[in-house]
Amino acid sequence: MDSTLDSPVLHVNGDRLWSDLMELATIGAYDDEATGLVGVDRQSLTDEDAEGRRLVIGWMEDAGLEVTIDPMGSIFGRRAGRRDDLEPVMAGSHIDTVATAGAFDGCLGVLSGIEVVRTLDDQGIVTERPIVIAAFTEEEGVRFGTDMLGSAVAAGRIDLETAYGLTDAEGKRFGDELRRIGFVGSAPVLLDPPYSYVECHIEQGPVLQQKDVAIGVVTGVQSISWQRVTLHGRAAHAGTTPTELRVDAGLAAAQIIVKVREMVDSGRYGRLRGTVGHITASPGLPSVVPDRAEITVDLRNPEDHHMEAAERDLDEFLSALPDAQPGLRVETRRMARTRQVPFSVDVQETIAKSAADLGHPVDQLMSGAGHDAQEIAAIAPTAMVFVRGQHDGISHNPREYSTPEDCAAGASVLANTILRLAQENTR
Ligand code: HGY
Ligand code: MN
Ligand code: MN
Repeated sequence: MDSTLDSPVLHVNGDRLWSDLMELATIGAYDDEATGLVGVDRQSLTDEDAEGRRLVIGWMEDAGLEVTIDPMGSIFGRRAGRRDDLEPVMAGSHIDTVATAGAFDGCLGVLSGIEVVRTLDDQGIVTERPIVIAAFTEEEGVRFGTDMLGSAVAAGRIDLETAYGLTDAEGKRFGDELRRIGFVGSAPVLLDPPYSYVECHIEQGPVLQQKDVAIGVVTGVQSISWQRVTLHGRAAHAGTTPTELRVDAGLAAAQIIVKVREMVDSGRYGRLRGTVGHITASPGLPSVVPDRAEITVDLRNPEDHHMEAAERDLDEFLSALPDAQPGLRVETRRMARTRQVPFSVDVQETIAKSAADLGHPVDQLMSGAGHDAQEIAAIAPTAMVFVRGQHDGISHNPREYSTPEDCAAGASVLANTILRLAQENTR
């Protein structure tokens, strides 16, 4: 760890960064009825995503980066270092969004990385190590059902064939959609482990705003469990069918939703969070008992043993559901599962030093959301810079917002962190 930083403290051009953020947010923009705001829907491998990719690649090339793309469509922009033989310092995130997004989730990390490169160029700084800025494919997982997909393949946790075979709600295959938008790249499937990885990301929660600090040093990511539960019952007339003759899939779905919340409130599973974000019942008619219901169950927990206990107890509950409604069939499909991931203490210290150089107080916190950083942490020392969100840090919603000042602060912390890391262990 360098004790001093012999380069000047870097300050990015906040206006340039903000302008990029706002321009990228126009791609996939839509009028959100629920909030009355303009949201962003740029789900992975859609035409909007392809347009966003081309815009970001153009910015990378304008910044002098050598752009490569891997077989998952993840994009890498490389800036040469004086010692180009050394492993690079990598920074990045994702530009795919959920269907009801704001302008910052993921995009802040990729665009901050490009802004760091521009700032280094403005200052005429050549780092010892190369620098790579990454935009990983399908981080959100909302279209093809598995989050952090591109970074999980790059880090070797998920194989390419499995990823290519994932399908969206219309049955379209990931591999076919990637080919359709023309982003099947020829870079190696497995990422050469970088020297270190740093991701700048909006916090997406209320902590930094409550603590009144703009910058967070992220200690790790909590465990994530996603599953799709399909309940098969029997359609019947809502008026003529006595209760005891019903096999009501909708009732079973409701019982699961209540059970998830009861588990969270019970306190038996530590700081468990549970969300049933997707609920459908068919045929979806007022006078027909649902014969099929589908829900997704998203569980999060900072402690693996509590997560395992929660999954076990929920599985038991699902298995017992037909006891109350003979004839009910419960089908589950695992969508995503990651354990709690601790980040590198060294990289966290470097982030904290960079924030101190810039005069920013910081708070240390675990990430409630999943990130590409948790995948790259498997192959390289990794940590994250969080940027305060406004409105209680709401995210995955058009109300998501961070100020130009806080975004610039996060990007400047990223810049000085990259600069420190790029000078490390180069003798
Ligand atoms: O769901 C998450 O935690 C992340 O936004 N993919
Ligand atoms: Mn994200
Ligand atoms: Mn997200």
